[in-house]
Amino acid sequence: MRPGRIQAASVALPLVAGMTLLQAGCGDDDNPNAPAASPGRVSVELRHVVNGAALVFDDIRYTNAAGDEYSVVRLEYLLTNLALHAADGSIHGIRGPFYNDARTAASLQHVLEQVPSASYDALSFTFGLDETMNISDAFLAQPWNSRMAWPSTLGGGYHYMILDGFVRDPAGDRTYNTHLGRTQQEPHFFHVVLPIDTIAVDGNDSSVRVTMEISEWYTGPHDYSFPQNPFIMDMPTLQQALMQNGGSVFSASSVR
Ligand SMILES: [Cu+2]
Repeated sequence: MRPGRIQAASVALPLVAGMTLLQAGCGDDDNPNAPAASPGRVSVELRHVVNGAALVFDDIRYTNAAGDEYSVVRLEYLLTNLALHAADGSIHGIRGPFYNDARTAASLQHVLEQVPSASYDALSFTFGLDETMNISDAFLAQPWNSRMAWPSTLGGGYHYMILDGFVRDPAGDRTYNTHLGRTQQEPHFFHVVLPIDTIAVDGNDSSVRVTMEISEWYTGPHDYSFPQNPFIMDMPTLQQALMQNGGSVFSASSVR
């Protein structure tokens, strides 16, 4: 499992949905008895770890790179532009958004239907929403629309992530709110490309597990100390630090 590469937020994701040539009814194949390749299903499952161990909520049991002891009480986030990359260069992409709530297992599995037959060796996604999608109430019909809303006074659109918990403090445990999004005009989404062991899609079901290493939000390259003021939604410097740290948060593997 290698950490994801980070790419500039301005790089547009080429989405070439379903561009596989399936030779439907073309006849005159060299081998007319060869079965036609057929699409399959790929399930993308999210899981969350801290220092390699499955996330346990509501307990100040973790220590970040800056030495802060912390807990996690809430973790919700949006992924978009989920794409499978085939060795032949073709890409199967779905824009989403894909909402994830780490407390709700059912929200963490995204089944991609009708994935064109190919051998896929990488998965990519945008963490958060790109600017074409990050518009207030663009997803009004989604149950998370208001939960994830980013205040219009701060630039509108949606939170990319809400990661909340408590920090140990001799004066009394205090809250932190690692909320990532757009500060006014400045977006902080990023694109992640994750290599996977090749999955061969041909009428079958496959799964890919994507792991979020929560401790990586707080280091590499920036050791992040939870600020005294938990409210960071209007702080571009902290938003940029989290965006850059995000490049090493994710890894992926094929499930066999
Ligand atoms: Cu917020």
